Amino acid sequence: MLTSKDLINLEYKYGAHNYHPLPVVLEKGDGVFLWDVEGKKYYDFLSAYSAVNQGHCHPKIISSLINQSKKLTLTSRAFHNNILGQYEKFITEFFGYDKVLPMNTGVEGGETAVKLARKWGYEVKQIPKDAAKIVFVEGNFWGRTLGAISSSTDPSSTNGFGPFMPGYEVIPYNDLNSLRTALKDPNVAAFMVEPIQGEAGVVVPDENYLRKAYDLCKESNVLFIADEVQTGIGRTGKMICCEHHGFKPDILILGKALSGGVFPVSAILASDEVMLTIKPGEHGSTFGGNPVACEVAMAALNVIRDEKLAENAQNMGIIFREKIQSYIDKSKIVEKVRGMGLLNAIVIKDDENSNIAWNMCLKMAEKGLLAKPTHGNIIRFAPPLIINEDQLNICIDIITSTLKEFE
Ligand code: IF1
Repeated sequence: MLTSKDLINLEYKYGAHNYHPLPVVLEKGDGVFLWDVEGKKYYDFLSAYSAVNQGHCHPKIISSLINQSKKLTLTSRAFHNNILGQYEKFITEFFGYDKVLPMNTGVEGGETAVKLARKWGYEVKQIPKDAAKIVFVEGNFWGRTLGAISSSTDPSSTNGFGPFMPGYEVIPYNDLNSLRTALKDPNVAAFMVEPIQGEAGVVVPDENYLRKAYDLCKESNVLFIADEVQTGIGRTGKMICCEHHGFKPDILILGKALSGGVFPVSAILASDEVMLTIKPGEHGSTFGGNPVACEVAMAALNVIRDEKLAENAQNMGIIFREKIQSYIDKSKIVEKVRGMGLLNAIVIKDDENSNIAWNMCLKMAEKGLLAKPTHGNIIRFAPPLIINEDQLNICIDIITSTLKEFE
């Protein structure tokens, strides 16, 4: 029987070294729990970066995967299939849009949104050819393609990968004046933003930022693109995070938990005016809209709705932040807790290069809770949205007892 150590060594010897995982080798997942190859049980407080909002291996999602996989997995879009149209009707009605363009990964969602915005810019807004601009914000993260990293301000995403995509402008996050200035340019087609910046460390903007940004975009005939790959599907306490702010983005990008973490599924939702600027043969992908993805996504969305997981995220999130805050009030090393719903993080008072957060995560893993730092001194806490209050309190005890050891 291969041990964790054996398996880590295999990855090191035969796999690219493009990650630095915690030294935990997982073999089984069920709901909020994960087990490693030695049989140790953990609470999952990362949820595969918010891809398993419904909990690991949710039976309804797994059975949709199995049942469809036995019938038909892939036709390509060279032909129709009997599931795609039903899915498109389901998801456009679920989120209130005219049309959906089905893709696979979150970054393909972002790339598709950028292409749609440019196309709309030329065909509807009449921006001169090849002059369309997309505005992004500092600290954004929407994936690893050249199109995505071209908007990144994080050297670990950009170093050594230039040259970059033209037609991008990057402004400060949570800064309406810089957006006002950027939108003065008549060639701006869209503004793309995460309602909460996940990878940057669960950075929550001012209460009025997103709604005001949306209004500024509407005043300037600019599309508002919400990257809800991480914040969507119930994670922040609403079905999509923009719902907290009372508006519907012009282009909505979903991924990750759209499949409950069992299959790569992403979706780009928009109006006919935007979506129909892309004509047959101008965009797509081999697996986009495959029948397995469609069945899994419908099951995954039904689970969120039927089990009221957004509401649970809202309620559990309030408990989590209140209890962590009461710890912080007495702490010398924890600066703050921030987040919405069950997308939260703590910021450790710490200089960037010490690895106190990493060591805290190693200690929490020993105590049966898995979390991972981002940007050195920030620890994200994002359990599956099915977590109940008893489980949450057990996990809060693990977190605070670990923090105490580092005070
Ligand atoms: C990795 C980070 C999180 C995303 C948002 C689009 C995408 C992501 C808001 C692209 C993906 C993933 C990528 C994954 C780890 C994870 C991550 F740490 F890398 F940044 F969540 F914060 N928009 N985020 O968060 O979706 O193409 O990956 O399906 O690269 O290790 P994708």
